[in-house]
Amino acid sequence: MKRGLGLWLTGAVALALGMGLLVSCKDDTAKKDPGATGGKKKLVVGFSQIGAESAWRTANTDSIKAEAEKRGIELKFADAQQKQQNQIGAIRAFITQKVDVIAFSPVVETGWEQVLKEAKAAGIPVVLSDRAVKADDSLYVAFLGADFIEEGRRAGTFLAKATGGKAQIAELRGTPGSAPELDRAKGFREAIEKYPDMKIIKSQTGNFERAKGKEAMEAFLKSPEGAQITALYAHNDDMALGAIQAIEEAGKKPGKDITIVSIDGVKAAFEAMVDGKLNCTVECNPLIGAQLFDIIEKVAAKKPVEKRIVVEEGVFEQEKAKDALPTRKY
Ligand code: GYE
Repeated sequence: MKRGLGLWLTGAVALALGMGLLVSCKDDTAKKDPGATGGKKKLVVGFSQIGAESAWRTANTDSIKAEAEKRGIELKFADAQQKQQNQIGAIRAFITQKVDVIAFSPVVETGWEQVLKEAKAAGIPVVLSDRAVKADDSLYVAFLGADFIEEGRRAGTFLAKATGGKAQIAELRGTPGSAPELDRAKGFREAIEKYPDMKIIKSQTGNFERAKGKEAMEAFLKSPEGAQITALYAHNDDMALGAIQAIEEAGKKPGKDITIVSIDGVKAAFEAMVDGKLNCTVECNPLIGAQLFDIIEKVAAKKPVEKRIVVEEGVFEQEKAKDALPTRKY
């Protein structure tokens, strides 16, 4: 009888302790993380976006925001208005807020070491989205983005084919010092190198913006070499679309008098191809939200990820534009 009571008491104490533990567990969760759902901590991610300079960028932002929402991730989104200082400020704010993971699209390649070291010292992993940096690669866990050199090569290969290897080329470059500007310039030059009659006779930045692309093209056309231009290579569609306007205003036929190739593959570029004004767009896919958060969730769970993840892309020539247009998602 005595022994039975003892056992019962021990059981009751264990049960009470267990319940107490359970209750206190629950309390802890509620106190530490008001956003917790079903005992699972909500992931908090800080994302610093470059700005809204192009249709590509807007589609990229939409994709990231939609994916975070779909996964129930708390996204702290900051728009840097194309200024590196603003991005550094945003990253510092994310560190202060102790987010779980930081992701960002670096506007330029250099000048990130210091702030990345600060994130590392705070124990917050950083994922690069879309653009690369020139920094010690232990300062970030992964880089998800396109192969910009290959995109430049594809544009050059197309232009060589379309012009029979003979062209006086004007180039509209992206944001100075950005990975896509440097790499797209490089890949393009690699591809046309073997054609002695393909020459870049004009090159200027249009900062990836339509209005600036138009301005730069106007200046090209008014310059002493303006009349010689037979081809245009724009580092993105928006600048090509601006340039198309400038070419028309100068009384020339874009897509005919001047063969045009650009990069991104946004809807407006397909429309311009259907109208015969643009000859080719090399795809650069901005819809990387799902891939980005796959990486982020793994990183947060301390699972291994690949350091470099390349986005898959294609090339679209004018003849294919009409059929492809209805299926374009950005
Ligand atoms: O091509 C351009 C945008 O970084 C790949 O940035 C991106 C580039 C894209 O503004 O349109």
